[in-house]
Formats: sequence, C-alpha cells, structure tokens
Amino acid sequence: MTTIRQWQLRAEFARRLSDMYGREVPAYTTLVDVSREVNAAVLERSGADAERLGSIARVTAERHGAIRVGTPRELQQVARIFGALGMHPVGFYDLREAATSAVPVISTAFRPIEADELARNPFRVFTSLLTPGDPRFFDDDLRARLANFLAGRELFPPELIDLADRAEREKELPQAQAERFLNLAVGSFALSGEPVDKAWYETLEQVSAVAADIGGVRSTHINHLTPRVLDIDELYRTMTERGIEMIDAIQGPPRWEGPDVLLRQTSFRALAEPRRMRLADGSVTTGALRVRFGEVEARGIALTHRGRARYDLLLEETDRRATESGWDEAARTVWREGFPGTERSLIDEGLAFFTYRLRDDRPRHGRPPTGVTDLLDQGWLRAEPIVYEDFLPRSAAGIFQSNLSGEGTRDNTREGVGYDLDWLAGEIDRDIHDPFSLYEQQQSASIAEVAKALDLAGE
Ligand code: OOG
Ligand code: NI
Repeated sequence: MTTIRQWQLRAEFARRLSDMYGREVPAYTTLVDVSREVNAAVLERSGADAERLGSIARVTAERHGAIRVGTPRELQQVARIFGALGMHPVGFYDLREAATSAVPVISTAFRPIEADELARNPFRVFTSLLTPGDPRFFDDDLRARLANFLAGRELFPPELIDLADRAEREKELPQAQAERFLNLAVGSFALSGEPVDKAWYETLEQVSAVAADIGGVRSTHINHLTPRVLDIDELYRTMTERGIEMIDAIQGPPRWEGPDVLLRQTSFRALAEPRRMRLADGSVTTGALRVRFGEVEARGIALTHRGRARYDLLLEETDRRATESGWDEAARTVWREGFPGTERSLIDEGLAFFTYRLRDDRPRHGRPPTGVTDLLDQGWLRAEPIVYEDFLPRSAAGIFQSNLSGEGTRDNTREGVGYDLDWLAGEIDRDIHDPFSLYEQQQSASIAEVAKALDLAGE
C-alpha cells in the first residue's frame, strides 16, 4: 500500500493551494511567472552563488501563505491541520502594537523546524488570531456579538480534523486518506461563495478591515501566497512594467552590496473581488471586497539576538534620517556605516547564524586549531549561511496596513490586554518555538559534528 509521508503532504498541499489561489487571483499567476523568470536570470548571472541561500529547486517551489482566524478553538484546529503537514508554531508577533497601524491580531507562523524538512519543502503560513478581548478595538457590545457569530461557524469539517490527527500521529497517510485530507484541507481555504451579511461586515470594518475579513464571514480563506525571489528589486520593476500596481516600498533591509539578511518583502494591492452580499431586507446583491493580495519576498541570513538588535537600531536610525533623502537611500547610507559588509565579519561580530562544514581541501597533516575562526582562517572549515525562515513584525504590519482600505480605529486611551506567547501556547496546547533557539541549535549541531570529525571533542 502506498503511503504519503508528511513532507509529501506538505509539498502537495502547498502546490494545490497555489493552483487554487492562481485561479482565484489571476495577478498571483503573473507574480509567480515573473518570480520564476527573475530566478532563472539570477541563476544564469551568478551561477552557484545564486544558490548560496537555498537550492533553486527549493526556492522555486517555496511559498508562504497567510490565514486569519477568529477564536482560539479555530487556531487550535489550524494547528492540528498544519501539524499533519509537519509544520509547527514558531515565533509570536503582536501586531496590535505596531506604531502606525491598528491591526487587532496576534500571530505565529507554522513551519517545518528541522533543516532536512526545510530543505524538502519549507512551506510556512503566517497565522493570525483576532483579539476581541482588547478594549482598544472592541467594546463590550461588539465583543459579545462577535463571540456569538464566531461560535456559530465551523471552519473545518470534523473529518478533516480526524485525518489531520491521524497524519500527525502516524507521520503519514495511506494514499486514499491523503487524497481526502488534501481535498478537505485545500477546500477549507477557498474563498466562499456564501453571501456576506453586509451590515455586519461594515460594522466590523469600522474597527478594522482585518476584523471584518476575519469575523464578518462564515469561513476563512487563504489571504495571500508569497513566492520567493532571488532579486526582489528586479521583480518590483518588472511587475510595475506589466501594469501591476505595487505598494510603495520594499519592506525590510535596503538593497546594498553587503550580505542579504533577514527578509525583504513587497506586495501588490488587494484586488476587488466580486462577493455576494446579503442586505438588511434579506435580498442578495453582488458587491466587491478588497481583501486578498499578492506578495513576494527575498530571504537572507538569519541574525542572532545581537544581529537583530543591530538591525532594529539601524531601522530606527533610518527613520530619523529618511526625512531628508528617500527611505532607501537613507537606509543604504546607515547600513554602510553600521553593518558588516561581509559574511566573515558577521561571524566575527557574532551577528548571524551559519552552519560549519569541513572543507574537502582542508590540511591533511598537523593538528587543527580549536576555535571556529581559526579553523576558518586556516582552511579547515567553510561557513554556510542559515536562511531566515521567519517573519518581521514591522514588515508584517506594513503589509497588513498597505493593503487595507480604511484606517480602522484604536482607542489609545484604553489599556491593551494580555494575549502573550504563553497564553497562545496554552490555548493551542502546543509549544511555540523560539526562532532564535532553532537557528542556534542548527549552528551548534554543525559545530559539534565538525569537532567530532576533527577529534576536537572536549577541547
Ligand atoms: C499577514 C501579514 C503578514 C508577512 O509576510 O509578513 C505577512 C496577513 O495579511 O494576514 O504575511
Ligand atoms: Ni506574507
């Protein structure tokens, strides 16, 4: 009997979701086509260097998605579906605190956490949970109405959840069950044709378009899917030439001649999609909602806590200076002054994560030195960057915000409430992994392996 393993389920789920989203949002297909062209061009131009941050096969298939749910119970079910696909919650993002935007959600990302699983297929989903308990956004009356509405909907059929639990437990599914699971799972994230209650949707929209997108409808949907590209500046130009209106900026670090770190992202605006609307008198008309969009990203090297602190400082400095020149130009100047220009200096300053491997052409005689930098200097080791697999809160808030129509409202005279990482982990009954520890473990494991091979153990 053929069985389908978790990583195959994950790859297949990502592929089918991508096909579905392409049918639903045609501009996404253009984005995927342009990404593929840009990646081929970069490969041609830079050869093996282009694959330093992931094989072209991985990068071409690579996507992240975003979904949004309304209750801890819904999130707990999502966690089981992604658990079936070998994807675990990593990181905690509180987008309620973003300076410029009012987004009443907290988020985590579901993704593979082991290096070999990431290499097989790194599909990840940024997953947000509405925070109706936050009085800055919702008053008692609206909170009660939301709770009532959300309690009456079912996003995922019980059969899907049962199959998910089985796949998570057994780490595979027989072919027929795998097919059923994939159908139900992909179908749960399709845009529903069910009419939207117009008055209810608009009530929530006054608080936030995100609140309406989550709590104003009786189903969930994939909100965007993001291919990975090797040259995001070129992609931005090409998409603009093809007449697709991109948001104003590329979020994250600037383009510069030094190492690419963390994550650079940009998106095109939400498109108006026809949706059936139910009016107060019960009649149904066709309206339009702008909720779904396309995004693209370039990934760089994962930073340590110290590297991330440096990154945050440089962002602040750029904000201070950006008034005189454009943001990008200011950022480039700030980066040149304040960030190491080579991978080697990232290592020396302890700013980024690498895996260390023995070089084939290492010395064949003599005792190796014991420290990583000496081993690098004397030709025993090479350092391969560890790719950043996570998200950036500021970019995420920017992506949310730039794609919303209304501003939303946040009453800052009120105190925000709880909703921290521990609360979230408790609600979904799973550990939420710390991204820094995952990168650190990967780096340490590679050092331990090298030490063992060179017989440096204990030194
Ligand atoms: C999620 C926005 C965040 C990213 O790439 O930073 C995100 C959403 O719109 O639901 O996807
Ligand atoms: Ni995204």
